[in-house]
Amino acid sequence: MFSDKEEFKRAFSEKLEAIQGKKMESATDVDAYRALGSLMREEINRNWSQTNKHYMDSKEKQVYYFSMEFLMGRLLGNNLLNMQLLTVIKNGLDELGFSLSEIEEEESDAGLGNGGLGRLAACFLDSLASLGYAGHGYGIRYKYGMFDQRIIDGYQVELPDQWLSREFVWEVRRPDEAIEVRFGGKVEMVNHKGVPLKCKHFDYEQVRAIPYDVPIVGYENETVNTLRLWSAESNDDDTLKKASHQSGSDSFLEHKRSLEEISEFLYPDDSHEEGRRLRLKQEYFLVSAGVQSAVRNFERLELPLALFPEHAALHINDTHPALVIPELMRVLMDEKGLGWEEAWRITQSSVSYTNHTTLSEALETWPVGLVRTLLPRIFMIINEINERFCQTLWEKHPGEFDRIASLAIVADGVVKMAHLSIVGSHSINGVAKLHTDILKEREMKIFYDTFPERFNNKTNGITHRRWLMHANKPLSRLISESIGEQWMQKPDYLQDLLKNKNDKSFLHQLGNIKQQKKEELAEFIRGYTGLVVDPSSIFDVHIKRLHGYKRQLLNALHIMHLYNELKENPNFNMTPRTFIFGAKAAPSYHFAKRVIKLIHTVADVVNRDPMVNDRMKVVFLENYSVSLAERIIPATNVSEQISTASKEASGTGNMKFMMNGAITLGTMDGANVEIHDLVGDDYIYAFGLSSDEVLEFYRNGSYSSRQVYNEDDRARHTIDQLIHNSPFSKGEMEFRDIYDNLLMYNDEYFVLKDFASYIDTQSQISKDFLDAHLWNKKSLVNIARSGKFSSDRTIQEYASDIWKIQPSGILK
Ligand code: GL9
Repeated sequence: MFSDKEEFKRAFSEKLEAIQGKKMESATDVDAYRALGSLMREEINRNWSQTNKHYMDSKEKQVYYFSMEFLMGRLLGNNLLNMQLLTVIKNGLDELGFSLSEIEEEESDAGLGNGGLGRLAACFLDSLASLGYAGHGYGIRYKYGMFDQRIIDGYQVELPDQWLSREFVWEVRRPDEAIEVRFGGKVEMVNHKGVPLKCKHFDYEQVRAIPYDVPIVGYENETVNTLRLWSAESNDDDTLKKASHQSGSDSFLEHKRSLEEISEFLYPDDSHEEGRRLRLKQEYFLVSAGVQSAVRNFERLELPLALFPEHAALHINDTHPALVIPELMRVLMDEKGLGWEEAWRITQSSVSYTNHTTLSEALETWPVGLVRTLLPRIFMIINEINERFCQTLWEKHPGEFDRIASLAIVADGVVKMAHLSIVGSHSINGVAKLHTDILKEREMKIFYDTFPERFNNKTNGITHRRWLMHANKPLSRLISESIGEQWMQKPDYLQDLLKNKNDKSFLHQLGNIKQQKKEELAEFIRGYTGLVVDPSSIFDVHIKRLHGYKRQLLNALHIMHLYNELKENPNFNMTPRTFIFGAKAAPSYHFAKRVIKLIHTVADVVNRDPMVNDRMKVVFLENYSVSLAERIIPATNVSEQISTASKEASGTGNMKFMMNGAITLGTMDGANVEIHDLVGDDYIYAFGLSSDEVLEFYRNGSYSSRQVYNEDDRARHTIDQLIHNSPFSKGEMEFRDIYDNLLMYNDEYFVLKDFASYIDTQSQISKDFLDAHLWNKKSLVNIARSGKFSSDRTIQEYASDIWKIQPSGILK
């Protein structure tokens, strides 16, 4: 594109004038962001149309990754990296008096996701394109993404995320590819001589799904895939016709609004389903637009429909898009005229499903009445799938009513989306070894017994391009100086770093880079919060959604405990620490919001007390996001991964930290187990109950938090401070719910049970950190062993085991 800096500078100033009407001297960072985005898009567009043409000509299989969430973050820096333009453009901008990092700040952080599940989808897109696979995302273009979190007086307040108020330079609106999606109405079977011939759907309401395509740029390979985000618009003619039948002067506008509301906002619940009508509308909107568009793409190949599964894979990211199954059946039967058997064969062989959680409150079910009225034809098809499925079960297990009832898709007045997903797909995977085992042995055991061949594990991964090469450039440079650049293409080569395990000078350099990143973060914290933190202290970081099972409370109680120790014994030997939190709570999750308040209360007490605040500080960074994570992770020493064992399906933050040389302080949960397997006992701080122990406690009900409270002085003393006269209690009531949760409701997440083991492990960390050589060695081993957690490895496994695709020929 630009062979040199001078060429770039020329093109940039022309572009600035052409689109912003400004000369260099008067251009702002926003102008520069727009001009740069526009220049890059021209280059991207060439490769994009080439890629699409190649996919058409070769007729190769396309993967469609259906997800209600894509937590993309910013794209500018990543696209520059992947397009190999970083150095030329950074230097060119410098000479023109701009700073690339400041221009990057002008881009809004696309937060169309809640957390791990949405960020995983974003990492997968990066890996698909970078490995040259034909894989695309289908999602919703929410007008408002994940809410903007403000903390007022220690309480979380949610504001709408106005991410589109700054221009999103990457998207392209494609009205030519619009799709009609139908809701409501009535269905009737048209019979011919008693044989059902066709299904007639009428009196429905029509919504227009308009795609906004975002290019997904592969790393140094000229592949550009597509993230297609659907936006709901009303078809004004149609809406007008409808409205004219109704009374009331503003019914046209009201109606229009009700249709466009579908893509208005992202539901901010993590691992919890609210069962709202609008949410079901969103799910079907994505699914119907996506399925119709995938079928249309296939038809452009002019091949018989029977070959659909050889040319398209539809993957569902959790059960949220599970209606892909009945929707594909509908299209194949009602629109393409196929019979049930053939449509079912095609559907099952095209669809695959990933389960992301075993938390029962997250399992989606929809009331039968809602599905029937909102999606009458889809409901009919789901019923038919259910009846046929129960029939085959009956033939296999005659008389086993209980078994059949527990496997049914429609039962107890609800449609069970996980059951639908399992029955209608050819592959079901968990996201870490432990999680998949729990699915097979417990949560989905009867399904596993019924379809063992469908179950498999795909341990999650993260893109090392964003999370190491982009987020931590000094570390990337050091790695390459030591082992060459091969690791960038094949992150398993990071293992070669192990040769430096006892190399004093290398470990020292590694330590220096961490120190540099900590200083940068300390500077950022000062600007963001006004707090001054000590960059030589241990940076102990807990960033993720606020949830009971993730146990931010355990961390907060430990800080309270340390504070008590310091107050009681001013000579208490403690390695200085900075505790850093970032977390959003679902707006309706009362307990989680109380924990946020508690963290702020603890922070207030600690940070204001001169007797302790030279040794500890507590920082809460509001509005945690992808771009914040990119600043925090490279600067972390201790990675808090302390979920109640068995609850965190995988975790992916744990992998990002490991790759950046932080040491995990974790329970044997999710992918922590695999981190442990890779690095060994000496390079991870493992503590707490095992998942078997937790599950056994749940089964036999023998856990008593009251007993721990009575026996463990440290725990009792700390917990009492929540409600009794103490620097932390804000009157009796502020933290009463937390207290009750721990004692009256028997501590569902085993916070008290793991308290002692957590404190002791933390105290070991304090000692070990003082030995810089030892600590840097731990850091090195973690980086060196982290290659497995590149999402490139994960995507290669999905590609070969589930989707049956190979890299496309467009790789350079
Ligand atoms: C999650 C799991 O809880 C995580 O353990 C897992 O790493 C990710 C990705 O597989 O999926 N499932 C889930 O519902 N969420 C996850 O993070 N929640 C959010 O995304 C908020």
